[in-house]
Amino acid sequence: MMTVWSARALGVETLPARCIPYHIERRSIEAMHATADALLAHMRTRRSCRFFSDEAVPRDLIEKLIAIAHTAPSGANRQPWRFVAVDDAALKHEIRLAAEAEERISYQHRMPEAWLAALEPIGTNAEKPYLEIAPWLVVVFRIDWEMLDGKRQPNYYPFESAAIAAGMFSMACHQVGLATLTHTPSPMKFLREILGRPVNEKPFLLVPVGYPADDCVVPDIPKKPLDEVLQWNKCQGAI
Ligand code: IYR
Repeated sequence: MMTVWSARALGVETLPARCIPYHIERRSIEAMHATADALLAHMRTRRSCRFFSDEAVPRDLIEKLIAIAHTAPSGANRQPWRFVAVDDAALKHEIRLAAEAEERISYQHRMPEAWLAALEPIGTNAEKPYLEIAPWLVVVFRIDWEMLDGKRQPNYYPFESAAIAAGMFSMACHQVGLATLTHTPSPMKFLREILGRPVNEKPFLLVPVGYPADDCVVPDIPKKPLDEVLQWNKCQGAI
């Protein structure tokens, strides 16, 4: 027996003051499987790219991909994110120099041995040429508080919200055939300074976007099997 829940049956008083109807077009289970299978196969080809072509990507395409990211859910619908799309060569150069300066300190002094060892299979180092080569750098800022009605108001779950939006952005890029890297030079304060953003915007993720270079390679590293990351209901084994 299928229960059809009705918002009204659950109590009119629980509904927010202003509501609009919400429907998703009903599809067959077969159609849903077909979509999921195709999406899974395609997403399994997504990789973090560190060798970009300098081929241009149209600005209006980047705008649409950011519009897609901006459909993300957020705490209290505060949309605590700012996307800064950079294709200006001088700015990209400045960002590269600042990122490399931080990364050099990180690789030489800040990252413990265990972290460096974990990165060994990925083969990263402090050199970040892709920050200039990729046609676009999309910098995601997270907004922890805002001035609303003249008062400093916190946003809610800004980290989670910005992370969901950033994830949707990288998925959207892959869907249309563009490569990304979710890059986190640390610390990233320089991005706020270089890009002239206000103090309440915290750099969250730096995402180069473009086509992979013709001779692009990626590390040969697998994903864990699904049963290591998915548990149904309660774990039966000892913890
Ligand atoms: N931010 C550095 C180091 C780095 C850290 C992690 I965790 C990675 O998955 C990859 C790199 C860098 O970009 O090189």
